[in-house]
Amino acid sequence: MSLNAPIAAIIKGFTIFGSYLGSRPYGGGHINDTYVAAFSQSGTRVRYIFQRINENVFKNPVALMDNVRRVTEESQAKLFRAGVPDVSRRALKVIPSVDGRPYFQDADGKTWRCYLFIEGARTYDIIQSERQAFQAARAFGEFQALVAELPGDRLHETIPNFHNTRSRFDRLKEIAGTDPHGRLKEVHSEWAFVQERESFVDVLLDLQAQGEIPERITHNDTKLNNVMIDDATETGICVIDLDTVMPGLALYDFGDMVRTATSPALEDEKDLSKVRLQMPMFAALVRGYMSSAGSFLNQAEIGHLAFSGKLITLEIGIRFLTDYLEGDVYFKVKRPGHNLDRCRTQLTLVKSIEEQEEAMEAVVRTIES
Ligand code: ADP
Ligand code: GN1
Ligand code: MG
Repeated sequence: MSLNAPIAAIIKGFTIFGSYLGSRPYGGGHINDTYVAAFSQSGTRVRYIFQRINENVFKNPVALMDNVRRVTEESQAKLFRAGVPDVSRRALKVIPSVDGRPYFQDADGKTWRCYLFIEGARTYDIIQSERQAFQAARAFGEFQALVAELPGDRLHETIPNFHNTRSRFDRLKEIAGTDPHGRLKEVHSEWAFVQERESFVDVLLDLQAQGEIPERITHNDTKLNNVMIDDATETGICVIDLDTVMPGLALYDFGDMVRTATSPALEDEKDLSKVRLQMPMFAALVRGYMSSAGSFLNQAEIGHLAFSGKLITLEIGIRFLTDYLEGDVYFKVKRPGHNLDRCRTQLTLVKSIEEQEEAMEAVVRTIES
């Protein structure tokens, strides 16, 4: 590990009582800057995750960390009361700053947080097995159950309208209208594909407005790589990346699992022939999610599990296309056209879901009964 990574300057802000050994950038998230740092404590090497919160995306990091503190404390307390062993690997543990806050602001006013590093587990960018799909979905459902009765005020909306697919669609339409970087000419077929599907962007919003599906506390970013899978037991042990935990719909969470845990290809795969929904993975997700969330989901939610995968995949496709047209201002990119590549995988997956939607619905009915 390098001794010179940028976090060397901010570790003094946190209540870590050990000698700093080194740190390095970590993980492949699209939003925050993540580092792992090692310390020697009582003769043992202990690691921590440090993250600089992206304030272009999260306008109120203090409110965000208030959500994270409440949600992690609630999860820990519930797991502890249930007699679960090693709670520190089952829910993120926020390390307080030296002045007792769940974050630290550096000399430039940037907000940092620190978590205990969960050892002996990892995240996956591509689904490896049905067992993993089951475990990831079970863990996200368990997370929703753990925070369902969170006491106190409604959580802060860290990004308003985050999963409002209608406003995501309207924003794309607006940016396609102004075309600030002259890129629309490259994406006519993608934009046409999205427009042909405008009719379903309102489906969940309408069901919510009619009172058919309830607001719940949801994670809202249930990518496969936001759940840690234990190396030894291959169980989903800890849900991470809690920046968007806020009021939402359970189906947004299930939909993002379908988006990220059914295709055997990376989100930015250029060879679109590799992108497809694999039915056994979908079935494993439904089984896993129903095993932990089935007791509180209502019939309208269960009836839209298959649909939610199509909706959220389209929504994220819309967001990547919007960012491409806007000049790559939101998601981190590593190459020209990166957001367009990501958009294309999403739209290809939407097509694959559409081709199998009836079979997906049949799978849900079989598992439910
Ligand atoms: P982003 O919002 O940028 O996606 P994440 O919070 O998901 O950031 O973290 C990025 C990666 O860092 C994760 O995919 C995971 O591999 C790793 N990570 C995050 N928190 C921890 C933790 N507490 N212990 C171990 N690894 C972690
Ligand atoms: C971002 O932070 P990360 O990489 O887990 C994004 C999600 C997208 C995802 C697409 C706050 O998630 O909404 O679905 O990229 N997070 C935010 O991979 O916008
Ligand atoms: Mg992440």
